[in-house]
Amino acid sequence: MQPNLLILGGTTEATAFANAAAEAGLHGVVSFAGRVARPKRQPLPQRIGGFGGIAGLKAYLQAEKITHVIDATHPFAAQMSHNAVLACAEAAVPLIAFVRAPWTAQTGDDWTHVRDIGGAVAALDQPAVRVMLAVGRMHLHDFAPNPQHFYLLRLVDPPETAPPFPDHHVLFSRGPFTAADDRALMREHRIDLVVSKNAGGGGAYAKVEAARALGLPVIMIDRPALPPRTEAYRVAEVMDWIGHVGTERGV
Ligand code: 3Y8
Ligand code: NAP
Repeated sequence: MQPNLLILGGTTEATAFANAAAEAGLHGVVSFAGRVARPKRQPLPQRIGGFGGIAGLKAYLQAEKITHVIDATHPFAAQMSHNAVLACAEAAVPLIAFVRAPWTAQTGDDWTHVRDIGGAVAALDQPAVRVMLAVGRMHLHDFAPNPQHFYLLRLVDPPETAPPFPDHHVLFSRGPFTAADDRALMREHRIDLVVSKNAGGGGAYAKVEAARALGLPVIMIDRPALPPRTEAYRVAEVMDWIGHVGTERGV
């Protein structure tokens, strides 16, 4: 049976895999949550919006006769990844996560690891400094308890409500970013400290490289725990898996 893929997208890796799948003539769909106004164009058909929890995703898999699920979502999209593991098990549809390794501190890096967004907020409980807060729009309001700082905010779309900080500057810019641009940005805004999710991959790494070059400290937010699942780090691995799993199931 011809594979029919569901690619859970929203990352550079998802786009790369979708391009490879399209070139290989595979059928499938790329799925977005609908978090931003205009998600990047994909070389395969795309769908936008939640599935309706685990049950909704299971029903989607069955209705669309999905043969393989590739979870290429961001490492912080923990709810989606959790739902994918459970829905694929219930629907007996093979699942692989196309992941990227977390960043590790290099020589010259000055990182403070925190467990989650709350840990980053607690780490900002200090006298006023100038912070580059590049963790997106969804968690801005978590940082309200520390209005003493200046915040440089980088968002994809305008926030629904004004950021909860009297002193801030908003940039609208979607990555991938470059270290040179981020260095210039941090100098221009006289940034003292950077807050970053440990996203991994190349698209968000620019600010970490720029902080190292400028000798700035980084509050690095570690990833949420994810359930065990088959994982791949390269497009070719995912392609092999699709071939192998298909044969194994005699499809
Ligand atoms: C909607 C779909 C591609 C994918 C590109 C990657 C790289 C650029 C860097 C900074 C960090 C941040 C944010 C970021 C990056 C890539 C990748 C990545 C970080 C798009 C996209 C969607 C989203 C959702 C958005 C979140 C936000 C997070 C901005 C597309 C552009 C901060 C994560 O306004 C909102 O509600 C935005 C929400 C989830 C995190 C947050 O909490 O706000 N991504 N980002 C996906 C969907 O609807 O399903 O248009 O491409 C994708 C990309 N964002 O194909 O090139 O692969 O990581 N995305 C973080 O890492 O901290 C920016 O500014 O330095
Ligand atoms: P999340 O918290 O793990 O998911 C919350 C709910 O959003 C899910 O239960 C699901 O709704 C829906 N959803 C999430 N990803 C989806 C997808 N690809 N297709 C369809 N529905 C999806 O997810 P998130 O952190 O908000 O991330 C949302 C999207 O942004 C993902 O595509 C992710 O790859 C991308 N992204 C996120 C980050 C980040 O920092 N979180 C960074 C870059 C890109 P239902 O339960 O109704 O199915």
